[in-house]
This record gives sequence, structure tokens and C-alpha cells, in this order.
Amino acid sequence: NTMYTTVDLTNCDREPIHLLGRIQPFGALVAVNADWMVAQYSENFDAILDAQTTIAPGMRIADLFLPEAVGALRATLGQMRGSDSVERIFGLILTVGGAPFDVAVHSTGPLTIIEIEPHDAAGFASHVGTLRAIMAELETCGETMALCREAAGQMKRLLGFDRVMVYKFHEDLSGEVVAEAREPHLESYFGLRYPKTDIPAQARALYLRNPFRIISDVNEDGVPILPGVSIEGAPIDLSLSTLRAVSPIHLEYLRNMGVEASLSISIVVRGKLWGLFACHHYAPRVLPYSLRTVAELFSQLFSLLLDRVLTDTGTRLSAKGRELHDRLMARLAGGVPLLDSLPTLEAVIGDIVQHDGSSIYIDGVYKSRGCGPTEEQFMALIPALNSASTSRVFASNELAARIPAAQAFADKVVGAMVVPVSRRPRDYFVLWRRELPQVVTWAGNPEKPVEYGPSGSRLTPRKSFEAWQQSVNGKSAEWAEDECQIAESLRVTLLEVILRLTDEAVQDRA
Ligand code: BLA
Repeated sequence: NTMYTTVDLTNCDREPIHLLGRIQPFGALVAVNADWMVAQYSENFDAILDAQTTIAPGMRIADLFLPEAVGALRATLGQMRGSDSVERIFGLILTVGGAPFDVAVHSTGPLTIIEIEPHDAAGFASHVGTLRAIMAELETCGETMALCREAAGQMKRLLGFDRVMVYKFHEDLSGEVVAEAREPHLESYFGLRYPKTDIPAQARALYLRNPFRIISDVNEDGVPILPGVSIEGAPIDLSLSTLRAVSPIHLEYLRNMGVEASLSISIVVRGKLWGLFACHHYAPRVLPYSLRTVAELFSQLFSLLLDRVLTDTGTRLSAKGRELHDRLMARLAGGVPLLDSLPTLEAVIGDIVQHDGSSIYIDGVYKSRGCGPTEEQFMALIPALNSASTSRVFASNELAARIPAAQAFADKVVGAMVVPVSRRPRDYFVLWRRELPQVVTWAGNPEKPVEYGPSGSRLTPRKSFEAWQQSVNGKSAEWAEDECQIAESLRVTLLEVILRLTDEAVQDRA
């Protein structure tokens, strides 16, 4: 397979996973041109359609399908507005006396791609029916992780996969299993971290466009599309195909994990790939298109609920910020110079943002409480702090990585949230945090996501997913996004206080 000679970890991101020219065998594909003549089709087309006809390039689609079926396909295509939409028709009879099919239709460039798979008579209505009950349960979850846990459980019940995980992307695009529902005999993946290379960039981009994929059997190579390239020489773009066969590297990865079928659905919050539902099954598994559609709908509803929970958290925070503002203004209104207000400041913000010390530096005077640096050590930071491009809050859980002078007091504190409280000269209020040695448990060594085969050049994803512990030193606990927001509103309040004090001073003089 030439794939392996052209793909390595550095160009993993460039494997054209939408142009592999193969589909999975549980359905069949035909691509027609603007005149509804066959341009390309999957090798298994005749076998899946099970009709008298034999498909061939250039054939009119009307010679394959019943006029009613062609009419339905044309009507569906006519309704499609967004170029990225994939329309579905369930239970369509395509040939005289033939079985009903579930059909997906979408356009790519000049081609219309029609994908067919056997219809599941049992189910659409009953699947949709279960959604209401599921949503009622999810609605009661007011907190992100509770919502994820509940959703994993519900998804497992809906689909019957052996394991359903909610996989959340971190800022660095590594991922973590933040919720899991699994068969009792399986080991848990909860809390495990996976490096960003496990899901390369083009795959993440594609999952934003096309939120759903199923891999029904990891031991299937897939069915080729004929001819491999169009008459104009272009490979067929399967980005939005529901049957697309996936990257052989990824199939190998899943086999290494012991998984035989997988399904994943994107969790998209405000246009961003927040995470995935990742489902594993330990035997091959085909899900009817109707059930896949319900699962997709479920995840869209979940994404909306998640967005709402995240927004509520944001609203609660701004309320806290306002409260902080009012309390500070009340306490500082007494005319106490800001420099002498460190205990007040610390008492007010200390309720909300955990810290091990605080310092204030105003008009060249430095005061510190708790385990912050000495005046001399702090002064050494000033040039770097003053060079910051904005006067907004600056937070780091490893200050010395940004400002080497901070190394001098790394035995005391390593993390800092720096709140600039005036512009020129810059004055600062700082919260400090001690080192917090941490252990991150990766599923396998994150520095070795691939292994080389005997020939040296053949690259394979890692075979071991054994828990691999990485200890992280020299860092404090992370400053959470919420905490930075609180500090930012504190900054605005302090600016206001300082301006007022300056005003009063000017009036006193007048
Ligand atoms: C795709 N990798 C994926 C997908 C997942 C993961 C969920 C989406 C496809 C799917 O539905 O299975 C990774 N799966 C995980 C992780 C867990 C899981 C982290 O269940 C955790 C529990 N993969 C590698 C390396 C490469 C690689 C080294 O490890 C490249 C050299 C590639 N992964 C890779 C590619 C895809 C992928 C190319 C896209 C597959 C496709 O959609 O065609």
C-alpha cells in the first residue's frame, strides 16, 4: 500500500482523507453529472441495488432507477440550499419490485452523489420517539460535566455500543475523556489524555463540516470507486459522503486499541469543534441510516444544551464580577489609599480566586502578603511586565517560562495573575500561586504516537495505550478562564478607583 510510504507523523496532517476513493461496503454510491448520467460508482453497486440492470459509466440514471425514484431525487436536490447539506430520503423504492433503500444525496462540484443502503423498516419513528425522553433527562443537568455524563449514558442506551465517551479537546488540541459509559467488563478510559496527533488537523477540519462518521468494520479495506478518477482526471471528493472509507492509519490505530467498529459525532459549540462523542464496539457493527440520523440529531441538541450551560456559567461570572466591583467600591470609598488596601483587595478577591500570596505595586512602592517575591525580586520583573503589548490581565501557571527573572523566586511561587491597574507608569496588583506538582495520565507515551516497522519506513500508530504518567513540575494550578475574567473586571474596578482618587486629590488641591 503506497499510503504508508507517503504518510509520516510530520505529514499526517496532509493525508487527503477525503480523496481515498473508497467507501465502506454496507452501502453503495453512484455519482451523476448535471445531465443525470453516471460518472463514477462503487464496485459493489449492482450487488447492493440487486436489480436486473448493470451499471456503467455514461448510463442515464433513469435507466437504473424508477421514474418516481428519479423524481424524488431531483426534487430533493432542488430543495437543497446550503452547498454543504446532505439530504436524506428514507425507505425509497428504487427499482421495480425492489427493496426500499435509505438514500443520501449531496453535491460536490459538478457531481451529485447518491448513496444507498438497505432500509431499516423497524425504526425511524421509534428512534425519534426516544429523543423526547432523552432530552427531558438532559435538560435537568445544570453543569457541564453532569451533562456530559448523562449524554454518554443516553447515547449508549440509544445506540448499544460497548463504550461511549465524551472526548473534549484542550487548548493544545490534545484530548481528554471527560465522560464515559461502558459495559462493566471493559477497563475505563475516563480521565485519560491523548496527544493531538491522534486526530490530525484535516480530520478535525472535516469533522466540523461533516459531523458524523461510522466505521462499521475496521478489518474492511473498503470498496473502490470506478473509475478511480473522473474522465477529467479528478479523484472524487468524499468529504460529505456518509459511506466514506477512512484512513488506513486510523484503522490500524483502532485495531491496536482492540476496537472493531467505531462511531464518532462532532460536538460543535459556536462554530468550534468542542469535542466528540467517540463510541467503540468490540465487534463489527452496522447501524441503519435512520438510527444514525437520530444520533446525529441527539448530538446537535446536546451541543445546544452544552452551549446554554456554558453561557449560564458566563452569566453567573459576570454577576460575580459586578458584586466584586460593588464590594470593592464600598470598602475603598473610605478614602484609604490603594496601596494600603491590599488586605481589602485580597479579602474580596480571595473568596473567588484561590491564591497563595498577593502583591501590590503603586507609584514605585511595593507591598506583599503571603508567599510572594521580595521587592527586589519583583522589581526585576517590571521591565518585562511593562513590555506587555496590552494592559489587560496576564496570567501564567509557569511565569519563569515567560519571564526568566521569575526563576529567582520559583522556590516560593511559580504562577502569577498580573492585574495592571493604571497605564502610565504601570502599577500592578498580583496574585501568586505555589508550585503544584501534577500528574497527567496519557493513554500511551504522548511523545511516541507512532512506531516504525521492521523496514524502518513503514509508519504505524502506536500499539500501546498503557497508562503513561507524566509528572509536570514547575507549574502552579492553571488560572481558569473564569478566574481571568473575574480578574479582568477587577482591573476595570481598580482603574476606576484610582481615577477617582486622583480626581479627589486634584479637587483637594484646588
Ligand atoms: C481519526 N482519531 C480519529 C478519530 C478519532 C481518533 C476519534 C475520528 C474517527 C473515528 O470515528 O474513529 C482518535 N479515538 C481517538 C482517540 C480516542 C478514540 C484519541 O476513541 C480515545 C479514546 N492517528 C494517529 C496517528 C495518525 C492518526 C499517529 O494516532 C497519523 C499519522 C491519523 N486519526 C488519524 C486520521 C484520522 C483519525 C488520518 C481520520 C480518519 C478519517 O476520518 O478518515
